[in-house]
Amino acid sequence: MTRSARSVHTFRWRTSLALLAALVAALVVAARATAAAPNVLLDFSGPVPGTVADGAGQGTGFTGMMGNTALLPANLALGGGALKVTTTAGSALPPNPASQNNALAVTVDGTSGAYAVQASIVPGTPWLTTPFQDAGIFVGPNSGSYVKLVAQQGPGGTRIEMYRAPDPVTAAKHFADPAVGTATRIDLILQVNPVAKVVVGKYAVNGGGFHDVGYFPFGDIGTPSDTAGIITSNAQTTQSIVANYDAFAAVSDPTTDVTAPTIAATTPPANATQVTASGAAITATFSERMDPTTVTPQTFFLTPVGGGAPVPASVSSSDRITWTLTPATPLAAGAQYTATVTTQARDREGNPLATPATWSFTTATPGQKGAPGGVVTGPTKKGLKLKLRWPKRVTAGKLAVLSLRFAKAPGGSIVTVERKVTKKRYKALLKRLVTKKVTTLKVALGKKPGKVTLRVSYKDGPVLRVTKPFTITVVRAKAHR
Ligand SMILES: [Ca+2]
Ligand SMILES: [Ca+2]
Repeated sequence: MTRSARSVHTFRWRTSLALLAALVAALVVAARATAAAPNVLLDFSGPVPGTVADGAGQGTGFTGMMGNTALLPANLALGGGALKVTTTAGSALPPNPASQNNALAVTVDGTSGAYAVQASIVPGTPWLTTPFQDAGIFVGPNSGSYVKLVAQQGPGGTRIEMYRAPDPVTAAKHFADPAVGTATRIDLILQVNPVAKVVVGKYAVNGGGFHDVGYFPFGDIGTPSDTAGIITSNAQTTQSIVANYDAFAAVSDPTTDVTAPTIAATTPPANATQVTASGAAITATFSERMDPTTVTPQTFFLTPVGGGAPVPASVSSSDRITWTLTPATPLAAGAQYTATVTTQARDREGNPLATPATWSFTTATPGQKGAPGGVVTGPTKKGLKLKLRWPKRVTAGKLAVLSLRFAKAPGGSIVTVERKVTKKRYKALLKRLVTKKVTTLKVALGKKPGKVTLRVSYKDGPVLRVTKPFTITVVRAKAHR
């Protein structure tokens, strides 16, 4: 997670806490409503009449239980500004492994946009001593369909677990963290995105920065009566767990990313011709960083126009914005291909591409005059050494180079390459380019390592040709320090 995103969440949570006192009066009204807008804020500073009562008859602020669970008032205690939940031996044991006692819930209107379910836990005693005790938050209608984010004792130590009960299949993500076992405070957030039907998990320990846990697609959200709350579970153990919830919130969250990614640019561009068949790299540049598990040869692929299996290829990215499909073998010459990115490709917060993207191009035919090929990268002691191999049929005397452009490649760190190519130097380069079929250039580049792209446009007789960008990797060399 980026530093800026961390600070946003920290700031928002602190802001939420600051608002709690002022909103206590409002929450009484909100908690009583059956389909409240997502603005529930509980700080447990006092009883909330008319809500689920603790062992002393004090309203906790929660308005119900998760679906098919049982209420055990004796295990709830409001006091000291917190709600203490004790889950005793045997809960969630077979023959009813999905049952969760003391999963307290509120109902919120999930039709009005994204909202965040949050809790701040001050662990009690005993705390996370035995697998699989856990405490945290959830969203979802019942124990057959929910997503929870919990501090948990796993088989190998304490961890954060994000768990989805079926909808459509049971799945779990684990984030091992020893600090969870000794924390004095754990903050948990589930960002509920009813647009893409996705739930995103984040957590922080002892007021530190938030960590991304990941996301799950989840269908049972976005209804007029979504269910969210706290869950304190004690599966497969006879040891009790005690969790003190200092605050709970289910509030509208305009910071949740509900914007679907789009594809901003491709190479080759749609309907390109004369694409180099050998060593062709097909790229898709998205509007934002993508989840790397969702941009794969299954979701980004190349197929021959007219039918046929996808071309065997690998898919990779260094910045998670621009993704490159590299065919395992050269493409057929003079053939038309279609590149496709499916709606299984998702951004980092789980929003899928809104519609599938496709674009087609045609490779160069044999014997045609194509783009120059081959770039040998440097650097040498004196700079970068490029070797351009021109097409065989190009006659040096008829070749007119129109431009030679160095630019920063996406994700590259090299700077001001263009400034290094002076007008005088530029003219000299062009002269050399037009007089040799194989041209070696020495270009002084910046001192920083990184990537640059090189694109050459030139006239081959009357035909204007522009090469596709070559990516050149510049490594740090002694002479450059
Ligand atoms: Ca409190
Ligand atoms: Ca997005």
